[in-house]
Amino acid sequence: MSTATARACANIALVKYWGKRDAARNLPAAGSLSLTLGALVTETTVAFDPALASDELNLDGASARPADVSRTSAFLDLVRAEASITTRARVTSTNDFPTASGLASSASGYAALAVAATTAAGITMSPRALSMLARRGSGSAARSIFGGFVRMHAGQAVDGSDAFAEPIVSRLADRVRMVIAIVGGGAPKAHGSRDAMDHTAATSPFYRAWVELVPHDLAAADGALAAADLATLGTIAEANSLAMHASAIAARPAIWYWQPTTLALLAEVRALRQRGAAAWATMDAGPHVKVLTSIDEAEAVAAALRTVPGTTSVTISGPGGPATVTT
Ligand code: 2P0
Repeated sequence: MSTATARACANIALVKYWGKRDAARNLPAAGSLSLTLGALVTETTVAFDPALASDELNLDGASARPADVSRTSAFLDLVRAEASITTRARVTSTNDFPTASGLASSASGYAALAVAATTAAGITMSPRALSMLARRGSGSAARSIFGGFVRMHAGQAVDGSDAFAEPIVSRLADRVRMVIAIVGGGAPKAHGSRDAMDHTAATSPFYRAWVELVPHDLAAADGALAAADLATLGTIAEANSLAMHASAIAARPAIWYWQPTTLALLAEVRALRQRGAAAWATMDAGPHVKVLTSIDEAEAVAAALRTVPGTTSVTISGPGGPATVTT
């Protein structure tokens, strides 16, 4: 039996991924930009065992649903093909934060799985190749292979080139914090991201405009990172998140993830800014609000968010490191 354990941090996109150009290879329609978060960690152990007749998945201490087992098994098939093995595996994965509620558990989950499974299968891959492998499990997982600020490159539709992630060095990494306000107790989300982004692409009159916007936001965000300009980065991040949600809300029928507390938190972030604070909101496929801020202001921002009725909990996270093998 061959076993390995890996840890990976979740990431929150500042310029979002929402739509694919190729479902079979899980290629995104556009690039994205994220911050890996040290406070949201998945630990995954993969044990290839010749005694197993099929793959097994234990998620947060319980046997996983058949759909999650199949998706994990399809991912392990990619690793088995690479390693020229057929052995089935026992996968045990735990998140130290709510699973599948819009807190990027599929990002940290597939990044940790990619690192643990390749290590257990005895194959060595470069970080870039690992990001392309993790992407096949979940698009956002490619970004969780790396720490700090991470850029996902879409690849070229014309030549079919592959999409991969790479880290971006910025002095801002030493100065930023993400304040995570959990809404609704971290309950599982109503619409899985994968189906929701496909539905948006198929039916939203604003989807095309969204895809055309992303390269402009990425270029502006790259400039802000190079200049270590938090205000510009935050302004782009909040606007980009709202544009992603606008495209999803305009889908028919609509996809919307917000709850009344989500809007109350957005109003609080705007009020904080009007009082001169560095605070910009971003939302994903769930009701939670994540606020980009500075290391100096994170405690005050967190205190303000805790006063918003309906907020379940508030956590401050600094940038996290890359996905790593632990044993
Ligand atoms: C992101 N999200 O950039 C965006 C923002 C959710 C909202 O990437 O189909 O679970 O597995 O590639 O990675 C969530 O989508 O989708 C996501 P698949 P994934 O973080």
